[in-house]
Amino acid sequence: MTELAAAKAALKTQAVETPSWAYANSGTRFKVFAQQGVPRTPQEKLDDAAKVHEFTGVAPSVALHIPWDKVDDYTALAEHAEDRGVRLGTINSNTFQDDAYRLGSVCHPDAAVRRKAVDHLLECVDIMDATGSADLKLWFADGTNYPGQDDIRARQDRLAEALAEVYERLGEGQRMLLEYKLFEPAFYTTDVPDWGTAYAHCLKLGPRARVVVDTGHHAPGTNIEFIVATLLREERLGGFDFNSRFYADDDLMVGSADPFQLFRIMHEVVRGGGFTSGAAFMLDQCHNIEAKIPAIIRSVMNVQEATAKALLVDAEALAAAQRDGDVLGANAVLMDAYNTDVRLLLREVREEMGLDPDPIEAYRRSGWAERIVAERVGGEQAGWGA
Ligand code: PSV
Ligand code: MN
Ligand code: MN
Repeated sequence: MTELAAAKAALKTQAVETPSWAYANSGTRFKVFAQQGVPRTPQEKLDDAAKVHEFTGVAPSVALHIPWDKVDDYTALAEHAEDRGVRLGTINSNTFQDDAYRLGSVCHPDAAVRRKAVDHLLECVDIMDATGSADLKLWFADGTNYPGQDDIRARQDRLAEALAEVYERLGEGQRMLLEYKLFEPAFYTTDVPDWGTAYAHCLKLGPRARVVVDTGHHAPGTNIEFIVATLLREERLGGFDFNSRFYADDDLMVGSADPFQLFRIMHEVVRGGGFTSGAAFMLDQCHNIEAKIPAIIRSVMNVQEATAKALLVDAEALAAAQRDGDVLGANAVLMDAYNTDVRLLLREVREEMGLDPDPIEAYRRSGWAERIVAERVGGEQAGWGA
């Protein structure tokens, strides 16, 4: 197989998971600009996600957030997804929107609050059993605002205890993905602030505990691809929450602010085993001012473009230049791949998959946007958090 054919074959097997909450209304703490036609139910979020998959061919699963996507019958919800050609993916827990969690959830000083939080996480595993989801994604808003507010070490002990109980409950083939975030909503300490803390907990828990890299959760200037390379080497990269940032946890469209960073990350993914490394490719985004479905289609395409470029890196030439200490030559090999226009290649890939080569235009022509505006009247439109 030629290198181009191999790249095409790999691109056809890529899977990018989209988040249910990205289809809902969202905003900043200043204003939520409600959009017409936004889903009113988890089922309607799945209907929209199915459109993203229909036109891109590489977004076959949808992440749920509990309780935002709470339903009485998860088996029926999984069937609804299947009927539309997608499936339910990662289950995201929520231990940050209840009054009880003012001082944290699994790290809270009060054992009763910790119990409530752990019970929610266990409920999420029950839901995974019903939906057939393989991954439980945990992000904790836990932390402190003031020095001395709570004991840093005791909070780590409480976290370890909670994680261990949930890890024990996992069924065969299920994994725990632990997400870190530098700061916010707590500003002095965050209980899982970085990959090192997440990794240390995962190591103690066992091989099915892995770290999630949310690209928006780092200090400016952090070399995220180094973290990716390290976690892949240690076989502890659970996956990505892709999004893009200018300042902090902006949750903008992946690849929009810094496509070169996304390429460098995907280069390390390819280098570290690619799509067979066990890393899940998920989006964690919100679309506050732009139309949501086309923004998600665009995001999936951005991931594809970065992946295509990473797959085109001439690995042999790069290794040779590195061996020879050819600094400029090695850099040039990488930049050659990055500077390749892969849009034609991706059009061909889509045509070979029986898709329209231009997913955004195909979506526009489909009339789905007009249809949901006309049909989704009445009821409460879902929002980030509902
Ligand atoms: C909050 O920062 C956050 O964006 C985390 O990244 C989670 O993955 C997401 O919310 C959903 O809980
Ligand atoms: Mn995230
Ligand atoms: Mn985030």
